[in-house]
Amino acid sequence: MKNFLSVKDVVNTELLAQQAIELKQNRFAFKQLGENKTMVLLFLNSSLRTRISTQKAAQNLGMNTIILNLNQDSWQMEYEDGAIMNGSTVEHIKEGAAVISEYADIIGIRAFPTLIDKEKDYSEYVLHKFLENVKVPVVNMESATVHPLQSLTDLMTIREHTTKPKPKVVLTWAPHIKPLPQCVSNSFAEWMNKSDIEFVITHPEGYELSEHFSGKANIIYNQEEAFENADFIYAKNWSSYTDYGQIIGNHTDWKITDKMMQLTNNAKFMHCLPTRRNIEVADDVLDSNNSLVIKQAANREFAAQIVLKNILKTI
Ligand code: SN0
Repeated sequence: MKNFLSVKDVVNTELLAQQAIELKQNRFAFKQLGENKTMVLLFLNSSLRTRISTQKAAQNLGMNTIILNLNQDSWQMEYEDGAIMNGSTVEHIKEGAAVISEYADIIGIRAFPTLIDKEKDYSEYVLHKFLENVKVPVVNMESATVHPLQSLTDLMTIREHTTKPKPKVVLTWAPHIKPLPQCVSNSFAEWMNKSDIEFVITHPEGYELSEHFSGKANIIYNQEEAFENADFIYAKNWSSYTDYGQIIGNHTDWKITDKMMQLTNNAKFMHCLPTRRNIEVADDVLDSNNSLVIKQAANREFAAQIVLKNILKTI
């Protein structure tokens, strides 16, 4: 593995998830692999799980880690070629990224979408600007359109908790108070489509994901119908892709409640976190024994570690 940018960098999703599960038994077995190597984690946006779990994963492999909150703690970065930098940006990505890559053996980047400029976001503008200017492997820690470390974790968690070889997994839109990226849902969809899963997506009309990501998924607009016989319910809010970055209509009744969970096959509940309690998901669902959200978050460490392990083997 050279870079880990999306599911396209993965040959076999199920195999990678299995290898991540195996790592849990012996997370310190490969301490030599990352000795004297440094991972630099760049955050253009907030993070709790990604920040800690990726750092921990690198340290489990013997690596040193350095975190930089770009824009906040360092100079404002300019991305445009040919920019006349007489405004608020101080350092161009050409120097910024090149310099960081002198200090790093692997770089992790988090760069959320603008949710304003659809074309720019879906071209992965910022991520590609980094890729053009670094010389070392890059790990995507949530970009404008995808969050592959989360999706690998999700597949791992499903495999650990399923009682069937091919479970029914339902990705359901849930309400929120502000427009959120489509990343987690896009990514989850493309990973589920590439794995041995009966995959259903349910959302109000107007929240269709890009077909590039939803692919062959079965889209059901009636949430109750979609929940029938589900083995896993994966809740996530996302803003509209078609009416880009907008919240359309009032769909507070899409909140995941225990009453909704009763329609399923005693489904396990999943969410990438953070979640707005009692807006997206009711307390009784998050606090129930069927909720996997904490186990799911714990698995982030091993998803990151298997990715870093595979990259380290190539450098
Ligand atoms: C991010 C998202 O992509 O939806 C990160 C999820 C892993 N979530 C948020 O930005 C939540 C912000 C909020 O105000 O609830």
